[in-house]
Amino acid sequence: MLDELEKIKKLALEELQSVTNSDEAESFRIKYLGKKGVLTKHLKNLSQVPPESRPAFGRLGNELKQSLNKAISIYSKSSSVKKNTKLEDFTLPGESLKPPRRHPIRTIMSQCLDVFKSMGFESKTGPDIETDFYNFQALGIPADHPAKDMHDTFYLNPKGLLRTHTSPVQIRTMEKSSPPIRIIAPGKVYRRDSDVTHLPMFHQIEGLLVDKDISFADLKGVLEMFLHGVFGSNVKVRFRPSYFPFTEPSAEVDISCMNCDGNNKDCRVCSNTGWLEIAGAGMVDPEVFRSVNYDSDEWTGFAFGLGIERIAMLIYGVTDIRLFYENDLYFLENF
Ligand code: FA5
Repeated sequence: MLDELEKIKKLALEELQSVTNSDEAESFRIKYLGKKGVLTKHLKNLSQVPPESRPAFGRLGNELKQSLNKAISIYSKSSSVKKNTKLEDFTLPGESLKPPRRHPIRTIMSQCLDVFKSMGFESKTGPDIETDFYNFQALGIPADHPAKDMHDTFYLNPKGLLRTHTSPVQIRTMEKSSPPIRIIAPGKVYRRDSDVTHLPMFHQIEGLLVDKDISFADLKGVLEMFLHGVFGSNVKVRFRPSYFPFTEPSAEVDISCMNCDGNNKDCRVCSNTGWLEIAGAGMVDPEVFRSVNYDSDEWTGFAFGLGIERIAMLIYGVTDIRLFYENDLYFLENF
């Protein structure tokens, strides 16, 4: 009887090795531990075991029952093992944790800030939830102004909105300090926008410099120096005339597409133009100075707003800007 029990033990443990999912574990349980199971039936034969072997028979039988039940319960009850999933070998060492990484946008953001800091710009911040006054009116965009349409705004209530750009920080800074001013304001901005080059939440760096005798040449010089610092001296920069209600004259700043160098007719990054817009910029409109009580005869200045995800697209050769925020670890592990 005892020998027979040893054989059952050997067979059961061998069979347990090939159990790979909870269904198989249940069949195994019925076969060995069910009412008519091999082990259950065999243990009922205790009365036929010679008295001197009964303690050993009982002990071995119970131990086997317990260990089979334990193995089955791990397979079928553990919340981490789903029905029909492959069973793990719990005796193997655990997988080592991957070290944390910086998000690529954070890396590019801090590289950009370092370049501006080396040029003497001081960093300022402003709130993500803004009022209509700071986001629009103080920047020369009154209610019903057509320029508001360019900013597909997320309104929170009639008074509050998610800022559509970092330009409100210009006003908040000038209200609190007197010129000369040389600041950058990094932060998140929000727009109802989504395609390969547009996100509903993205980062900008606002720049504002106010001093005496500042000209458009200073603006060009600072932005070119910044872009060469970030992309290297081979990158081509171009300024296209544009319109912003708070700068005059205004420009949009493009850099040459590093994804295709202007040679790929199917390039998704630059839509075959060879250029990608990365910033809006211009000379601060005297009306803006008047609204913060700066003497526009004495002071002149320039401002710009850079799109950080667009810069990251070019640096990393990412052809769809939305990939940065899909939380796909296979994508993020590349950086
Ligand atoms: C502005 O937001 C102005 N506030 C910039 C400015 C500041 C002009 C100071 C003059 C003086 P614009 O809407 O063009 O401008 O956005 C600036 C940059 O943000 C764009 O050049 C682009 O690089 C980036 N950008 C704009 N919309 C998106 C979006 N939906 N997703 C990702 N990046 C965007």
